Amino acid sequence: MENKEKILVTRASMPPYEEYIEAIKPLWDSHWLTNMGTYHKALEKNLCEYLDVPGLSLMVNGHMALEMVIHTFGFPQGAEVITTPFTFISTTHAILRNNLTPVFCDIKESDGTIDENKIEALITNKTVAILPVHVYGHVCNVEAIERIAKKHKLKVIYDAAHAFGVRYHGKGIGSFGDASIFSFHATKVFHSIEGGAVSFRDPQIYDRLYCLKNFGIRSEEVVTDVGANAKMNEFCAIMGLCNLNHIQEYFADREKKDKYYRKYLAGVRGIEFLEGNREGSLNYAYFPILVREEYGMSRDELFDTLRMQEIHARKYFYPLTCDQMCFGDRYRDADLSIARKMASEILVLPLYAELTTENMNRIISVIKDGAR
Ligand code: T4K
Repeated sequence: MENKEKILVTRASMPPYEEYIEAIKPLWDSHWLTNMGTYHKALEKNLCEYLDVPGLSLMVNGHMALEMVIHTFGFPQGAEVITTPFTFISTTHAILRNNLTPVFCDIKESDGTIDENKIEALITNKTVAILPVHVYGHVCNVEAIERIAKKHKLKVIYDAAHAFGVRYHGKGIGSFGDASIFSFHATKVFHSIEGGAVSFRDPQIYDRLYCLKNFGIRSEEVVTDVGANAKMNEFCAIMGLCNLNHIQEYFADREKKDKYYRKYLAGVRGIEFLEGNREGSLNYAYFPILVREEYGMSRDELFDTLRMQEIHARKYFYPLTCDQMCFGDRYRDADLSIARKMASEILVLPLYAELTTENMNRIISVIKDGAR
């Protein structure tokens, strides 16, 4: 059999080698490698400006960003947080690891984000927050969510792990709600190897997060919080600074691939695109498709067929987080018909800046061949 090049769902973008090597040289003089160093401060400032948010705190990864920011609100143990199950497991884990109870809300067929019309029915006297996800960078209905939150005096924390650089009505996506988190993992449009951030409205959150991400230490002899170690180190911060220099090229490359897929997959019976919604700008973080019944095979069969050709598409997000083994049957009775359907039809195709036209043609031709 012919040896085919493996195509993975994504491939980390790298700044030019010399640029990174040059940028890390000063660390050999300073020996200051972590604990909120010079580059940590610089990246925090640059990202706050780039993302156009009122305040920003860097974190070791997106998951800890979410755990930490939930912690800052001091919700009572067992309180309920309305969230989506159509996400990466991190979202649900962050709620549970704060000793809170996730209450799963269904999503919208149009874009995969939480269905704002189904939130209010889930509110009880224990509800303290709404935690929606801008899944694939698709903007949630932030206005409706804000109205509901105001009416019921709830906090809104967005998981914007996928939404780096997305703007909505002229504002950075991280400026909506009380806080948002971003992931800068190697697989993301913008990365710092591992990394993440919290953006927030209330400036006091900066100070609380600063303390929490450093074990809750206030001063050399005083610990005021049960914190964690969630600090970003200087090598990661420098990678972030370098990647930020190239972010427009990364977006432009991805946009081209996105358009190419749309052009050549348009009209394939049973293959539909999951569109980013409304007036939000796109960051081309993922290329999700829906494999409908009219297609020649099921989503799982198409997934396997692609794998046989060394094309590693991914089922982001199947199973729903609430159906994961670690939760047993705890959330089985939640009314999540749209989310369950989407989880069974979703397939995320490979997308990254360096994906070649030749490899895209390989992917497109396998998908076309499978159509009825
Ligand atoms: N909230 C949401 C909605 C999220 O999607 C995520 C993370 C988080 C919160 C938490 O953020 P972080 O704590 O991760 O910052 C990947 C990523 O690890 C994860 O960050 C991401 N979401 C999730 C959707 O995807 P896996 O288990 O699929 O990763 P993995 O190792 O299979 O990698 C996928 C592909 O990426 C590989 O096939 C090749 C490529 N890759 C991977 C690595 C690790 C590279 O090119 N370079 C690399 O270094 O979770």
